[in-house]
Amino acid sequence: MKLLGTNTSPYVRKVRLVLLEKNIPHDYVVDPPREPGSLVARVNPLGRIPALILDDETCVFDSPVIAEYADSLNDKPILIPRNDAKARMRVKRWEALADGIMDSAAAVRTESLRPAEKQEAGNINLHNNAITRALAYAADQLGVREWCEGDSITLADLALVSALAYLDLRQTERDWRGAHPNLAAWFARMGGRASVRATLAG
Ligand SMILES: N[C@@H](CCC(=O)N[C@@H](CS)C(=O)NCC(=O)O)C(=O)O
Repeated sequence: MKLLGTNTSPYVRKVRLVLLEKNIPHDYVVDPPREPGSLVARVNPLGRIPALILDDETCVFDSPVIAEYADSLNDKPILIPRNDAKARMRVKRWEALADGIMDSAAAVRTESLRPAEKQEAGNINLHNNAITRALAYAADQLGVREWCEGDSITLADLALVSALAYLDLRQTERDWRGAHPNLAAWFARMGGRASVRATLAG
């Protein structure tokens, strides 16, 4: 299978982490969707990354669908609980929280790239406030635990790492580590994993 993406996309990072953690063989192809010649719009009608092209040419999108599909391919490890409905919901809720941080950070960035006189301060504030609340919620839910959910790594951890790494990339002024030392310590620990190191290296 082949994963189309870019190194800056947090949604791509999340699914790369899933594929790496589960040791699923794949080719990772950097394909910015807006570049001439990009394959993305030809395989994903939404024209977005990540897009996972299976060996039979089926295209899987978007990142929660890719993550769930990849998780179903093997049990080592199981990243989305299969039999415990509440635990499964909590993992998917973590993913939604992390994806929401990514969505809001991407919206702030899009707004900030517009000419200054056309930027909507209200829109920027709305999204920045959502990120601030989501980080507080994440810090509160995590507490001093090692993993976001249960006693082993899940998709929740991989999604949260991706969201926080994206804030480091796009919102350098935001001191989320100072505001939430427990998230900072957890993120530093996650940064020691081979999968995380590999995606942060490019
Ligand atoms: N909900 C989607 C969001 C994917 C998304 O918005 N990807 C961005 C890159 S971060 C994209 O491909 N945008 C289209 C573009 O840049 O033209 C997912 O989870 O996969």
